[in-house]
Amino acid sequence: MEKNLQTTTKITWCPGCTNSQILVAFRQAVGELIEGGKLKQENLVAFAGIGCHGKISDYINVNTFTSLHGRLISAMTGAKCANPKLTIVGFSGDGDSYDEGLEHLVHAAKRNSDVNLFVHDNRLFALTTGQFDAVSPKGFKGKSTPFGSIEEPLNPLLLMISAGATFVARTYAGDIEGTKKIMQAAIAHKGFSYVDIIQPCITFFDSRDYFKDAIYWIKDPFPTDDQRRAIEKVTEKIGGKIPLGIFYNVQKPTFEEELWK
Ligand SMILES: Cc1ncc(C[n+]2csc(CCOP(=O)(O)OP(=O)(O)O)c2C)c(N)n1
Repeated sequence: MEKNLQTTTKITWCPGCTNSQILVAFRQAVGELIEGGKLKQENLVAFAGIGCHGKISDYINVNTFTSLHGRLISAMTGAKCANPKLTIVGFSGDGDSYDEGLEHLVHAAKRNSDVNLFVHDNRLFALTTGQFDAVSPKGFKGKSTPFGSIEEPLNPLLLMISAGATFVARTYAGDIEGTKKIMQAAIAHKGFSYVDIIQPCITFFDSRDYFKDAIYWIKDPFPTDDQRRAIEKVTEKIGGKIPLGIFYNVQKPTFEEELWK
């Protein structure tokens, strides 16, 4: 099945790019769901934004749609409104969703639209060769901030929980098995599923060594449906550690259910 989901398009990411790990995790995740009869390949539509991450839509053998920069979420929610039978997944970049597309992200979460968003979070604009963006750490030196960024980064998980997303998770591209499982749980969830995937850019901001030591998987009592508890966890600052897992998962009516009533 995983092979069926491959295409013949030449992969043009940098050799060793961590986007490839997300690609493998996704093929495995949906391959298993299709084999298990939980998903129909013809009902799956993958959307992509503009950036290195967006190339992923050329490498998966499902229906795909490539949007304008920052506009994939409006295309995703439009498709879901028109045909609620579809399973919609979107691959976005941190620039694509947290900068250019921020308003769409917030409103899709607020509406609890039944779509799945996977953000390849490398903490910069990669395709345009390494400019700072909304989630770059303070002090980040790049093409547009040669003396270091003077801004604090946004916490997108905190933003998503407060905006109304009903499934909020974070994973690490290098953990393919963990990412696969989170993707499957996101797809199974009815409502707006948001997953931040830490995806170090090996060319412009190689932070693999830092993340390897900093990440850890959260355990019980997560996921929680308690918004306060989820917020506490995603804002936790303990010894520089970065929690991974499903923080928040709650059932609420979706936008499309309400619309089609
Ligand atoms: C409206 C618009 N603004 C700016 C650009 C130029 N642009 C293309 S890709 C990109 C950055 C993409 O960064 P990100 O979304 O983080 O994706 P990555 O390349 O890191 O995967 C920018 C600014 C564009 N194509 N369209």
